[in-house]
Amino acid sequence: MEEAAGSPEDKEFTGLSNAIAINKEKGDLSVKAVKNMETAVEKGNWVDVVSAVKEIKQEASRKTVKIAVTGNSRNGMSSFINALREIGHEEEDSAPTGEVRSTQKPALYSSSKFPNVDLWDLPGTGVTSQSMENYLEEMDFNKYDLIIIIASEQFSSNHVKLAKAMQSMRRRFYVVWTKLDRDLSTSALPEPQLRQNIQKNIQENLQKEGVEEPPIFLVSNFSPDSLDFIKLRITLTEDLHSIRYHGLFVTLFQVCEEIISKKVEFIKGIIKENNLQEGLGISDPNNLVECQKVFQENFGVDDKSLHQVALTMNQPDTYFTDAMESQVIQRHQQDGSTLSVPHQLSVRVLNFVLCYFDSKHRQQAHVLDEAAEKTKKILHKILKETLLP
Ligand SMILES: Nc1nc2c(ncn2[C@@H]2O[C@H](COP(=O)(O)OP(=O)(O)O)[C@@H](O)[C@H]2O)c(=O)[nH]1
Ligand SMILES: [Mg+2]
Repeated sequence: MEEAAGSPEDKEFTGLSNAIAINKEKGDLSVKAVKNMETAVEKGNWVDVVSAVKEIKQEASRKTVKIAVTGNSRNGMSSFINALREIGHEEEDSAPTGEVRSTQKPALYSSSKFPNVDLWDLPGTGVTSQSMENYLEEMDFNKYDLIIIIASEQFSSNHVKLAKAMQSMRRRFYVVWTKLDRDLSTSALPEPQLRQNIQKNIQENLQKEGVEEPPIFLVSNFSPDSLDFIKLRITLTEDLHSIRYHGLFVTLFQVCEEIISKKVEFIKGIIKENNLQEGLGISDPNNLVECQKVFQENFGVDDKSLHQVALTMNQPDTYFTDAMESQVIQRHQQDGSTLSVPHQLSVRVLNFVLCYFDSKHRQQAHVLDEAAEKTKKILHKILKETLLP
């Protein structure tokens, strides 16, 4: 069952600094699924982490991605929306197009080709706003995940300003040059040459203003099956995936990483108190191999647990076993040094004893850090495989 926004669980959830970001950004993520994931990471139960992340992914897939289509009016923005939706200009529910019927206020369209995507047909620059600054403010581009800048006939200073604004707002954007059919019919140049010239002109105009090159597509809105339209659809599909899951991947990784780090600090406290026997049930804390084994079990990254996760993820047994060997243990074994407790302690050897404990604790802490590093690598692999396969 999903919690409604503002439920008591919601309030509890906002206590976690990173999780707030998830809740605010991904407003439709259920608190329960994120909490399940956090609990599973705390317990070192990766099988449950995988299933919680799958649930979170399911929810993210239903999140609406907002795309804005902008440009100078008459550039072919509304026609482009119809072409992208693969519907004719005369069909019911198509975006109105024409020389005189310019779009006056943002209009929303959707397409079964792109589920859970809002396509916003914006008024062109200059239709309602006095200046470009006003236009940018009025359109509030920050609320969109992706912006498609439409141009035709000439790549104007307005187009460059739009692109520059998108870059400074860190918005993902494309440039789509429409009416290529008209260019081809009026130009004496062969198609490849003409395409190259148009592309170069756009690139140079953007470069002059320090705008990094976005994906550029040259299309005719009357040929929605052309090669560039196919490329555009592929790029769009990939970007929709990235918009939905990449930010989520980063946020979930941070949330889980913080839990792992807190756990490390907690165990380091136990090490300092010389309490590994009672605190973690390690029978011989001087035995680094046993420490490593218990730490790994505690984080759920021992071989047995990892085989089990690999199995639930339909991966081979060896999927996670590229994790590193303990360097501390190797060094310790090479040195032949021992951590056995000196039998007789005296004031004369106090310094030695202090050094001994300091060194022992440092080695145990190092083995712990290695287990935590391995855990983070495995976390990364699990999240990547589940969210960004
Ligand atoms: N030849 C040609 N005409 C187009 C193309 N796209 C749009 N048009 C025409 O350009 C005019 C303006 O198009 P519209 O989509 O309404 O532009 P908007 O104001 O940017 O939404 C209309 O008459 C369209 O039929 C295209 O790819 N090729
Ligand atoms: Mg229009």
